[in-house]
Amino acid sequence: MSQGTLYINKSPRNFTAEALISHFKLDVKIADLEQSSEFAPLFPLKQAPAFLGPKGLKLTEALAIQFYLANLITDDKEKAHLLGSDIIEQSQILRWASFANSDVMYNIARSYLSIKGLIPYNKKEVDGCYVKIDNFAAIFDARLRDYTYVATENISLGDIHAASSWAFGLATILGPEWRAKHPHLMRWFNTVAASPIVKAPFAEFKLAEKALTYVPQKKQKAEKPKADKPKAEKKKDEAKSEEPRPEKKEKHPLEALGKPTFVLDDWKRKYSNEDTRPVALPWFWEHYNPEEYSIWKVGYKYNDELTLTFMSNNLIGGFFARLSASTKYMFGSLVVYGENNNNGIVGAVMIRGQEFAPAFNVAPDWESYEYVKLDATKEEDKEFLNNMWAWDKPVVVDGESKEIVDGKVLK
Ligand SMILES: N[C@@H](CCC(=O)N[C@@H](CS)C(=O)NCC(=O)O)C(=O)O
Repeated sequence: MSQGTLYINKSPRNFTAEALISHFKLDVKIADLEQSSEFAPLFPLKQAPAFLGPKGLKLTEALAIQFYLANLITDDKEKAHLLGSDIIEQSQILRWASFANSDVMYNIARSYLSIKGLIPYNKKEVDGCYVKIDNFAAIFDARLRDYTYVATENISLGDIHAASSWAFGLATILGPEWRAKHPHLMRWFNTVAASPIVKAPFAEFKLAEKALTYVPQKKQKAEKPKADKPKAEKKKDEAKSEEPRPEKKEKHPLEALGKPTFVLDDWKRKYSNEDTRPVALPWFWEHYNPEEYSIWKVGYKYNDELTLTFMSNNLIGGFFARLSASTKYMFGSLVVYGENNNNGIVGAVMIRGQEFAPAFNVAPDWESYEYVKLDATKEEDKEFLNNMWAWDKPVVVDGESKEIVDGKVLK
């Protein structure tokens, strides 16, 4: 017998319920409330999510619905992880899920609606919301500096619903600068989003490339209203008013270092077209100028949280994509070594200038990696870089030799 129907709209707030249904194969139908004729008469507040269960059971409130759905899971161990196995765990899970669903969500939603002009914009109020959002993020950061998850030692509904609540803000009003200030929260967010339970609803989720900002509406001239514009044109106007104000494109700080004599594009071509060990690397060391470019060992800080090697490689891919504003000042490669559920990420990157931050800090997750400068006068540092760019020898980690199983080149 069907276990019920979940009515939702498209919003990350519903990721938790969607994840529970899809990952644990619950026999619950998911209905788009806007397409459903029975939704409005059943739920007069017309708010999402809503759930209709067996024997006329009607539930509203995201948390109540999630707790009900998690109880339908047949695997007792998974159920205990998600819901907690004693009253302390259960209370902590409810505490974090509720904190995210109320305080975090309310302030994110208020700011978003104001900035989009969907409710009247009041700068003081929106600034107040941002202060609260920062204070709440600090609570998450403080916990997540020392723990992998918010409520217990395992991923729980507290994590999943909190990550889904932050997701709404991270896709809209919380841009790269904000994210760079909350590395622990972001490390946790990325871990939860990549976990097998929520991977499916998060698949199309994208972090905001730039924080949404308020664009004041132009004052209307008090003139005779013109005849109504055709609908298509009106739509165009509406779309225009949502576009962010054109901003002066800021120069990348590394541009100030001037034009180097080492032509990075020549090297990138050499690396792509020639055999690495016998041809490209000797060319590199012949032309490399340590005054113009520095070289760095880059290692992921949370290797013990990595699971499948292909997911680790995707993590590198995402990191490189987020570095795109700096790629013309960089070259390098990060590799995945080890095996599923026991792997790590390390690599070597060359950067214009002597500092790593100006190149890396364009990526919101740059603080999830550690950076150690390499010295080209030291044979062992040169050999490390050669190995990281050639991928033809195992990596030595804590004295142990580990096979390279995957990797990506930043070019
Ligand atoms: N306290 C409720 C809030 C539900 C809620 O506000 N849902 C929003 C969508 S995120 C909604 O349906 N808004 C439409 C409306 O209020 O008309 C919960 O946590 O589930």
